[in-house]
Amino acid sequence: MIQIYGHPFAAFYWKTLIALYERDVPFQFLMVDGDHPDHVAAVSRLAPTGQFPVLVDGEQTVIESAAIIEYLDLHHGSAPPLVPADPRAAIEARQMDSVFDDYIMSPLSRMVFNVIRPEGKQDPHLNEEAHATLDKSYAWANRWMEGRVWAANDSFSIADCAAAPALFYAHWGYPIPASLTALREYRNRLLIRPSIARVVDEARPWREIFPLKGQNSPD
Ligand SMILES: N[C@@H](CCC(=O)N[C@@H](CS)C(=O)NCC(=O)O)C(=O)O
Repeated sequence: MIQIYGHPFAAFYWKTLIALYERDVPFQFLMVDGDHPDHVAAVSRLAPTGQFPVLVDGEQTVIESAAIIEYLDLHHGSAPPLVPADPRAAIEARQMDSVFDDYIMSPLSRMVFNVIRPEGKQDPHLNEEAHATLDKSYAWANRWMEGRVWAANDSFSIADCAAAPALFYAHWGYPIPASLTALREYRNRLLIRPSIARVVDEARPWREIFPLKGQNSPD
C-alpha cells in the first residue's frame, strides 16, 4: 500500500488527499508533526526543505503535490485522470493548478509565516503586499470562473484539487469580496464536493492552529 506523509491541516497535503479520495486509492497516512519525529526526519531526508506531501510507493518516492497527483493518475485508482489524458486539455489543467498554488495559496502562506515569526521579526510590508496580490488574483480568478463549473476544461481536475485548499484558506485569512460572485460560488461548489467536504471535515480538529483564524468564517 502507498504511504503519504502529510498533516490533515496542510494545504498541499489536501491537494493530494482530494486526489486520493477522488480516485478511491487506499493509503497509509504518516502524520508529520512533533509527536512523530521519525516522520519529520523522513520528510527532511526525502524532500529538499522537509516539505510535504511526500508519497512512498515501494521503492518509488514522489514529492510535490502536482507530481504526486500525476503519479496517482498513472498508477493508482480507476477514476478519470485528474490531469486530462489529452495534452491540449492538460495544459489548461496544469495552468490553473499553478495559478491557484502560486497566486492564491502562496501569498496566503506568506501571511501565515509572517504572523508566526518571533515577536518583533514580522515584516511590516508583507500583509499589504500579499493583500495586493490576492486582490489581483481574486479579480482575475473571478473573471476566469464566470460561466465555468470547474477551473479547467469543464471537468474536475488537478486545478480544482489546488483551488480547494487555496480558496478555503485564502478566504479565511483575507475574504473574497462579496462582489466576486463567480469565485465565491465556485468556492462553495468545491466545498460541497464529497472528496473535499471529507478533507475539510477531517481537518476540523486542527482549526485552532490556523494563525489567521478569527478574521472570517472558513465555510
Ligand atoms: N510545492 C510544494 C509545496 C509543499 C508545502 O509547502 N508544504 C507545506 C505543508 S502544506 C510544508 O511542508 N510546510 C512545512 C515546511 O515547508 O517546512 C507542493 O506542491 O507539494
